[in-house]
Amino acid sequence: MAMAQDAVTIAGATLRLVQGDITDQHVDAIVNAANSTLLGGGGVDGAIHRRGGPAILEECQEIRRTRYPDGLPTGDAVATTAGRLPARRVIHTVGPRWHGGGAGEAELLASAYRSTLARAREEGLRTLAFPSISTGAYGYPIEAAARVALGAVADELRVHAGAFDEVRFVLFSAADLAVYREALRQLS
Ligand code: AR6
Repeated sequence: MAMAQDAVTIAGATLRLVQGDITDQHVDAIVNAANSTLLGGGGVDGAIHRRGGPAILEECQEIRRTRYPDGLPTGDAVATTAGRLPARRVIHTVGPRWHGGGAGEAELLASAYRSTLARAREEGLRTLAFPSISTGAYGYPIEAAARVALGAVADELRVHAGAFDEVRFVLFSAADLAVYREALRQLS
């Protein structure tokens, strides 16, 4: 159960932390931590395609053919159907691989969050669920990633006041939730 310290209000929008599986979230859009190919993978990406069904992959293949023949750049985002998921849309974004921190990782990670929120605004999607982008297979240290993630989302909620009702971070483990909780405490 989400406790009081797991949510803050920023410019009228709720920024919330929950522990769970992102594919269970009933929101306007769930966010996929994808890779540039948009053709699937493990982690969150695998779970979203498994549960959402083939319609998501078909649309990703079409996006590759028509708009991103060389792949979706790191830090960018595109929206597709959510297939059979209990969400209206999936927004696929590509976070950076961790190379030690000196390769622009923080800016690329912030860009992945900002680009995702930009796609959501374009479609009037007001409730979103993010996973912890880049902190699994891509190896970004979660303490640093949590500060970047919450900082970028909080800034966007302020700049685009009125655009969102709730942005939720869905952390897979209790340990990950605890890290994000500490980052949220430092933010507020
Ligand atoms: N719900 C919520 N969080 C999850 C779920 C889930 N169902 N499954 C895993 N996580 P990752 P990345 C957490 O590896 O680091 C893929 O192969 C997980 O514990 O999914 O951005 C893509 O195709 C971790 O905390 O994403 C790319 O190739 C977080 O989600 C690559 O991995 C992110 O882990 C992207 O790597």
